[in-house]
Amino acid sequence: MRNVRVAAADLGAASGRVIVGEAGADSLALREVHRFPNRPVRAGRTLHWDILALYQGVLDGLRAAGPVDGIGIDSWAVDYGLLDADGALLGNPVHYRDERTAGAKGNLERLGARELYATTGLQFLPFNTIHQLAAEPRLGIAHRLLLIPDLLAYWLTGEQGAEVTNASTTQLLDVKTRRWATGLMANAGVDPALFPELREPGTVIGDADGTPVIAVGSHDTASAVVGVPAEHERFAYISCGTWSLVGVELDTPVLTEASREANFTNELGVDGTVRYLRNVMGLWLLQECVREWGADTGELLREAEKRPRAAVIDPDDPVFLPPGAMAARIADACERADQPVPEDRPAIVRCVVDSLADAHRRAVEDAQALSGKAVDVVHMVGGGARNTLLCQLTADACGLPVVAGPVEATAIGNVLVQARALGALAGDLTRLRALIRATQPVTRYQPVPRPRSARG
Ligand code: LRH
Repeated sequence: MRNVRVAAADLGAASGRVIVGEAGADSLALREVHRFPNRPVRAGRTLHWDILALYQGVLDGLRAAGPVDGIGIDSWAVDYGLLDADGALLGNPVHYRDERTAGAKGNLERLGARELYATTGLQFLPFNTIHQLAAEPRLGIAHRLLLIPDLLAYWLTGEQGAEVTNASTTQLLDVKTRRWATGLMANAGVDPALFPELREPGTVIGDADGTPVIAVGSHDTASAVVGVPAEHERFAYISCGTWSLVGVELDTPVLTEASREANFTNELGVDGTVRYLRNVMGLWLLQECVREWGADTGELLREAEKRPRAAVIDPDDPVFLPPGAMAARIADACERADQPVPEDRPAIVRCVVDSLADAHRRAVEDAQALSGKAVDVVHMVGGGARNTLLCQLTADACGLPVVAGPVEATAIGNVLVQARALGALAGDLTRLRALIRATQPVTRYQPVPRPRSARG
């Protein structure tokens, strides 16, 4: 088996990048060759993704990467572009934080929350594709719906399809069969013909000027979970960036009423796995404060570390979903929860980090209780793995060791699925993870018990 050199295009809510990965049976090295901002644009009343700027960023990155053996694309979930009969894009994709889904709860009730969960296994999030489509004015004139990574792959190759890990976040997929839920689509008033054929990670989509474009776990969280350097099965993961996706890896979905009530989701993973997790609001709360203040995140966190634990809030309160005025919303939430209102910026940051650590603990505990899978370690991957305060407080809250890193787990998952498809390495997820462990540094945090009175 020879080593391969592949390009991983990874689009996040705040930035995109192209990373070149060189991988073989016992080697893995990554290098970022291009990074570009992802700046959502509000035009009229609607918050859009600037999809052409993102595509240009991918093209620039691929040019900077030079010759590669494969290209894989992943991005955030749920959002899509609509195409007309000629395959032309009908308007800019709308951002999942746009307010058009304000009526999502009503749509959920109309469709039947229990039935929806029994079929799709997805937690209620107002921006799930199914709820966005209920507020989609262009549905009647659309011929095709492509999720963001599938749209970019279409532009690169001319081939349309729907990669299954990301398709599972639409809430229009049957989680047990891994096929489109066409009956549900009919109930939701969505034409099944809109949706292209599904494809599993590891299949070749087509070629971009002679280079194979390979389906990876195109939902960024699916690739991140591949990139978790777990040693054995008893692990929980936190893919920590704009969101914290907290859960366990399973073979089959958990579709119980208790699971639905706990708002746990069964997203599909690479190699037939299920990502059983909860969306915790994540570092979005901090990112929005930093954007508002024009401050330095590192300095704020160093100051926050010197502060005692004081106020904690529920970071998953939907009031935090839209952008803007985050510090004021956090202060309000403290007041409503009868918590001391933070008096300065470091106190607000401390409140965010303590609240996230507690939410991580709740999700790790619930994931175990609801799935019956016990864990003895928590892996923290993604940008949040750099946040030493959050890692330590998460270890303390969970009472479990936290293994932090790699920061680039998503790109690693993307690269490894491509490398395996190209025949440069073989084996299941355990084998891929052993390669990550052998090549990527991690940091370990041991839990320091908190007095009972201080537990959230
Ligand atoms: C993280 C993520 C998450 C989704 C959200 C829309 O980037 O893909 O898994 O729930 O974005």
